[in-house]
Amino acid sequence: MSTYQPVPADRFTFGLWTVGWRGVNTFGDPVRPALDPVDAVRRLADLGAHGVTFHDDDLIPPGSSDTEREDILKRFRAVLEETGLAVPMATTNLFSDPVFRDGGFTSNSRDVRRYAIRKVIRNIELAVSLGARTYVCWGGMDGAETEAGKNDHAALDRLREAFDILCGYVREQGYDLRFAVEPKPNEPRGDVLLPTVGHALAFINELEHPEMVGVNPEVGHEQMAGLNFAHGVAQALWAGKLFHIDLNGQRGIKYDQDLRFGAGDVKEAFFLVDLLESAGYDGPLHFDFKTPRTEDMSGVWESAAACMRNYLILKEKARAFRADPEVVEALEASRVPELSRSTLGEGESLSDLLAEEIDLAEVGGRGYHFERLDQLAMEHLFGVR
Ligand code: GLT
Ligand code: MN
Ligand code: MN
Repeated sequence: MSTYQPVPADRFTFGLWTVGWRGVNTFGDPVRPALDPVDAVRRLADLGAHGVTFHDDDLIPPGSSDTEREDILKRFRAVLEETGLAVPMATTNLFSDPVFRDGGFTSNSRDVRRYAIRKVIRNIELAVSLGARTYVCWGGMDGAETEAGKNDHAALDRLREAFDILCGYVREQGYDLRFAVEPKPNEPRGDVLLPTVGHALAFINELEHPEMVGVNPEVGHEQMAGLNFAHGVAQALWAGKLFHIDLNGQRGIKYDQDLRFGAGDVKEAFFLVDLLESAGYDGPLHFDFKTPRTEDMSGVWESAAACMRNYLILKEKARAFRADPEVVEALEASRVPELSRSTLGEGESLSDLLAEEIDLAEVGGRGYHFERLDQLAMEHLFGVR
């Protein structure tokens, strides 16, 4: 049995804002001290992570002078060098500052939209210099509380314009960088634009350079809307658009819980890992979690380590599930492999299909035995097989 000890080859990454979350929420003040990014990097490296990610403002506090910025970057580059931690992704904070109260790329205020693009470009420069290959865009403030205040058609035009400008910039500079849109249905806005993976995929197809933009789905964001996360990820993979992923936990339709990975819907987490592993997804496995306010810093590190450990446990369970001869037989009995056969056979025409008859009484009486299959999966998950 594995010790479930993560190593950099597992590709686990963490946002500075996750372990650095001080527990402030709508009702409560911060409960934990500020975490120096340099300490975060050292600690994540000790735990076996591969990389660290950040928003511009996580690393360089807003209002820093140019010399302060240089000093911070010098220390940060030094600790990356010392620990070997990578920076595979970076993103922009287009939500905390009051100017973004009506959004970034889709604020009704044109000067805010222009500032948002400048803020992104400034951080793209830093991201590229640190070796990032993915740039996440989460437009949590790009939404509305009232339909009266937002012209959605215009908002989508402006969102497209922003991505076209940013892709144009990256192409012009010759950077090896792709964008990943992170959908979320609501919070902090009452309703957020591009609420689900499906909305984001459809939006991307309307861009000037759709090949440069994919999605960064987050477990809890789909589940907050009652959607099946594994299905959303499967469609992103099918479209060749799973550029990045935010792993965490969520229990049901409620506020964004950002629990540690595995601590929400365990069964869906199992099928998610099974999907990612069997599809050969080879991008970063990024944890976007927030340790509950009840915990002190030791709880934060406990929770970060558990995210990785839970992934490795589920990976082993998924592998055992797929290798179990009874499961292979049950999959056959459920006709799962048959779905991969094309509906028209090779060399067949539609007229062959039209000429065919079906025995409705017989086929209609066919059972699919999914209950048995699902129970086998659960018994692997429970650890009794
Ligand atoms: C914010 C949000 C996350 C996003 C981050 C990227 S910021 O913490 O809740 O889901 O991934 O901007
Ligand atoms: Mn996220
Ligand atoms: Mn979240």
